[in-house]
Amino acid sequence: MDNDHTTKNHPKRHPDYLRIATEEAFAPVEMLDIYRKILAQPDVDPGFKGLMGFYMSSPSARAQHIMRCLTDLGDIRLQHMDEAGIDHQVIALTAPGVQVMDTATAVSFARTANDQLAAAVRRHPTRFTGMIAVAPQDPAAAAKEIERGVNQLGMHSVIINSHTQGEYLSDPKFWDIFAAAEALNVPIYLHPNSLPRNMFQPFHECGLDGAIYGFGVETGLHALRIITAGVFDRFPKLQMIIGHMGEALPFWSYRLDYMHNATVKSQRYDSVKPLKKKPSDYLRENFYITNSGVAWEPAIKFTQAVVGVDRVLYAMDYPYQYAADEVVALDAMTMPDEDKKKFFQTNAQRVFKIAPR
Ligand code: 1DF
Ligand code: MN
Repeated sequence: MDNDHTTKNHPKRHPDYLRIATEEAFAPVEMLDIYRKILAQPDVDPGFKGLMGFYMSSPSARAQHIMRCLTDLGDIRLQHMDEAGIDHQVIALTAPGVQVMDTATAVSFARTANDQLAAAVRRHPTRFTGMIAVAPQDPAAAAKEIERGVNQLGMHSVIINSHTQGEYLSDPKFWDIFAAAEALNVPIYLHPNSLPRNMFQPFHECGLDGAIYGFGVETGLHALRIITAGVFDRFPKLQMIIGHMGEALPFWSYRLDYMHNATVKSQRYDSVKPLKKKPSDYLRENFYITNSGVAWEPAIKFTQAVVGVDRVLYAMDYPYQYAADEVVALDAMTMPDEDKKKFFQTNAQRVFKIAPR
């Protein structure tokens, strides 16, 4: 695993499509300094300690490799992209981004990170596209940063790493963020975070809290909370992006629709209110899904069948899952040429407003 990147498979640029990877991560060294201070505090969040505490201190080859790649927005990253046949990366501040910081630090560091990323995109405009990091801790400031990101930095998508210190965007106090994203016509990528305090223990005691399973459970829950809270009835044009094959929500669709309807009708919970549409309708109309972490043809085709070929996008999840072999496997999928080009290239160009070249 540690040496996935040393595979002898070095995919060449593909003649028929660009490969645009859409859930790729970076970390400014200044953010790691802030993380180090947080990690030194008493009663530090166990999920954060288990995730970034691990990567920032482990001598393992995987952790060392990931830290080196995360902090690079130049030659190392470009070389790895060339070696894996990736033409273009859509890059976001790595999880948990600023969401683990105190509010003032988070608001100010989101700006710093966005300025750094925008500068890297200016240096390599044909290779990099950036997402706007925001601090949900201050929804009004987050809305302003989305506006600055779009109008001054030329970025056209937002990254939010799931819950913010245990709070979910289904709470209307966060909805200024949705209003801004909808008004400026930019999608929000709802990326995983480590598990919040009150979910951590039963996952961690068996080693399943991370990307293997816990991330997907918690981020899927978050997306579902946003749907069932009526966010898309209030903001019908809002678009979100979820990775990891939709955090399994496409597979759950039938049961979600049936049981949501049954729950509304029985008036079992005050919190489960009628929606204008079925939960799966919002998945099809308000979400894009990337295959980050899931280089698996049956899951990709199933998701295309559920949400449509215009809504499923390629992602590698560099550097956490840097594997050139997966690019080879995805190239080889049995899929109509035009659908494969949508998957690798044109959906991403449209969703992230990447200029064709
Ligand atoms: C991991 C995976 C870490 C993903 C990530 O960010 C991340 C991991 C801190 O394997 O620990 O983005 N991922 O999206 O699968
Ligand atoms: Mn990721």
